[in-house]
Amino acid sequence: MRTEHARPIRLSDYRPPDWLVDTVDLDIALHPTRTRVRSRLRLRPNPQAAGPAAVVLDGDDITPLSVRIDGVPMADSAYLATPDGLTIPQPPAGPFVLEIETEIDPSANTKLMGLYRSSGNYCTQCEAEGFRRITFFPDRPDVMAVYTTRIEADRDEAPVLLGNGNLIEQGDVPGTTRHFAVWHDPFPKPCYLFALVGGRLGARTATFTTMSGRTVALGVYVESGKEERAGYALEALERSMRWDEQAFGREYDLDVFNIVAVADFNMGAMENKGLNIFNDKYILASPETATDADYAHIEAVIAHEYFHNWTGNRITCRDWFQLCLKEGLTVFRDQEFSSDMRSRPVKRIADVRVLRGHQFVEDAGPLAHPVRPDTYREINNFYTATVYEKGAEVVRMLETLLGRERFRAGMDLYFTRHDGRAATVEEFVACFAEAAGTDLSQFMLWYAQAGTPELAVTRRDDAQAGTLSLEIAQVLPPTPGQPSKLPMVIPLALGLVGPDGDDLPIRRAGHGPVERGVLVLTRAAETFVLEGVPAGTVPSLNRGFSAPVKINADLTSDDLRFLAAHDSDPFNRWQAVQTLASELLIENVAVIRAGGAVRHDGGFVHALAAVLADERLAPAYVAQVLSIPSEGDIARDIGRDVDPEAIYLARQALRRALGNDLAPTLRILYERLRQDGPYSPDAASAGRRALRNVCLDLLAAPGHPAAIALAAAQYSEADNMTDRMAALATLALHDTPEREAALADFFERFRADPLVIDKWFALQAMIPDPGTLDRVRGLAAHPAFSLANPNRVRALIGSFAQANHTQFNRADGEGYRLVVDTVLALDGVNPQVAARLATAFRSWRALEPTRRAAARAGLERLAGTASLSRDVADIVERSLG
Ligand code: 0A1
Ligand code: ZN
Repeated sequence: MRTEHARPIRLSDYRPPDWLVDTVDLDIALHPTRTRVRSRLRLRPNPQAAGPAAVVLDGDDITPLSVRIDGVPMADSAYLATPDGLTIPQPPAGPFVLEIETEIDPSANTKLMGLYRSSGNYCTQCEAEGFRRITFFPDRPDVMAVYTTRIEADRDEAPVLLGNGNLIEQGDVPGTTRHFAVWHDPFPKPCYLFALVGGRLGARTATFTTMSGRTVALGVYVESGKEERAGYALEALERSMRWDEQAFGREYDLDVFNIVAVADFNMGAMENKGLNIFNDKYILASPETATDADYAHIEAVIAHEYFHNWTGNRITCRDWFQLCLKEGLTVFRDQEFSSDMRSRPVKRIADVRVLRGHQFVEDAGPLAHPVRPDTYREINNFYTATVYEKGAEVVRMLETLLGRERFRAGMDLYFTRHDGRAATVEEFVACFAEAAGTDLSQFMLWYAQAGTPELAVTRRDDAQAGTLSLEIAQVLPPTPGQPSKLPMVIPLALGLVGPDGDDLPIRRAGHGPVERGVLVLTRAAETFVLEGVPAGTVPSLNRGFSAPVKINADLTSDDLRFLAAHDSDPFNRWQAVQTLASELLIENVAVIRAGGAVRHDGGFVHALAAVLADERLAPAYVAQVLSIPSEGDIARDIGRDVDPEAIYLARQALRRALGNDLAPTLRILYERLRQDGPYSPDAASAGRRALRNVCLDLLAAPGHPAAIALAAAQYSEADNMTDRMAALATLALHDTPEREAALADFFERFRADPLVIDKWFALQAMIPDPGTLDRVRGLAAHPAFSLANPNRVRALIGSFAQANHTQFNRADGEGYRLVVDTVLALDGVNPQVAARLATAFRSWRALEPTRRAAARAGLERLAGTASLSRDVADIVERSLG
């Protein structure tokens, strides 16, 4: 492989395509190593383009066998084929038909982009630029065409043949062992939404009646024999389809909706029109093999891909810079769906944990980029937490600023105005500005400026006047390529918790009531004077996490404990406990580094005990309150000169203290929450298990043998994966014979099940012991491990790099060395997954000097490697830049 120093692609260079494609007819004859692809394109000059132009088609790792224009074979000299495309310098002046034949080898395709094989089945992945690995095409999302696909294969090898759209014909190829199917998709689409599947698959099926009474045939296809495990996914699909009708008025549009699960997949899933392709991980579930968290993820990902049918497919992106237009919006939609299916506050807390754990971290390091980047070298590296999760927050802020009804009116306008088109972020936001009759030009900065805004909030009480003034200053730190920033529009949902614990009305002096309790910040510094505020009132800031910002407020520990006990906003009640924990942990990290003894905070324990005792609170919510900030959270809050070992010790000390001080309550709850009846993945049952398992983990934190025995007993008696896995995770934190026995048992029980073995790999990679490095090295040589399967790599090496802070960041640099070695070994196999792994170094500058130097050396070893893929080179250069 050659090092590809591709030049950057810039948003400002966007030009409409010179040629449009009206229809694509594909004839694909599947063969393990010699798949023949015949493509027939109806091309016409784009009336919006500058004038006569060459036809330039993209290609990647393919060669043309024949090229014809209007049925006439072209001489080799009449076109130019290069490693990245095919150019026809002098095409006909008007519309014409271009036919190209190529041959590809799906078995050799280890990048898993284009057409490849997974467990012997054929499947495709075309987003972002995989279609060009199948045939030559203008591979850009603003070229939308109507596709008809004939798929042919050996009947034995691939009895099931699936494509986009509706099935219009099928049959045998006379005189052969082969058969075919023809699929037609009437909706114009970009080529990244093309898909086909061929293989031996079993299905769970159902029918869905849409809001206007049309019948849709649903199918979830999985490896034959695993159909039982596709039931939950199918139900989640039906719930998603109904919800999109009710919440957004969006009806499904084809006669068929198929989903296929494959074992080898670079990402989570893909929204191909009428034929979603999924990573097995987000389809297959049974009580014995999947945890409650797995079920929740399946429901969310099924919804996400389904919702793309409108936000992504019917309305797609003009170019890849607009990726958040489909991703941020669709994440927002799937979050709303899950909130409606489960508990809204618990879902919000979980989403904010993910946002802070990934996106805030990205924003604080060298890979920071705006929600809509303006330049990229490898688009695959921009499927990030910023585009997805922060992109969703930006949509949520629109709703918060405009209110539900005006937001919905904006969405409706977007759907009618842009249906069937490739749109931009400007066009999306314009729909809301128009529907709500408001100016959103300052709001656009959320798409353009990277970094997490920081709000400094100072309060001044005037007891005599009965006012509370909030002085709020916003700062957006510099990020790569953006040294200085402009103030943003920030919707700050506010509560005023009066001295008796009840909410007070929010009135601004001279302005009257604050609409929906949302202060709208627009300037670098401003003061809000609130009236009718008695002494002893505590402000509850950024309720529901109304804006993705960091808040530094002058709240005392007493104020935070007051909010932890009384805030009517469940998010901020949880937040108050987190802030208390975080302040204590940060203080103790400093104490530990200075060689002192950690401070025990009885007040904090008391605040938790009060939440535990509040029987009105849902168990799932209490479980979130009891889960103190992670090592990653603490590192992020500290921000510089980070010592992961000290963080670990401070956190352990707090966990032990909680386990000791709260033992009687935890023990009672553990018993009371015992499951009665058979396992069910519903949210309420899952919440009870979540709380029970947090209790177990805290009880075991001090390492008392009785608690370890309790975990060991739960491990062996469990009738479901949630409880078994939770017990195993608790045992994994204690270097005891029980741990090794349970790990060995787990492997033997589930050795035939790759998704479960991934849990086994991941759990061991996350053990915070010095012995883990050798353990991971050993597991990388285990027969069940393979660099060819992304799930395996993510489970073992990804978990080590992303979730084992002390061992990845070993002071001797050996953790970095292991990850760099893996990135290099993987790069020749699957550069996209290798690049993703390399992002584990994104926070290297925030480390203390010894580790910082070792991490830099690791990155430099990568940078100094000849023949790096463009994917990895891009991440490494930006990380060092
Ligand atoms: N659009 C998909 C994510 C996705 C992106 C790239 C891929 O290439 C391997 C695959 C999937 C989604 O948002 O679910
Ligand atoms: Zn998506």
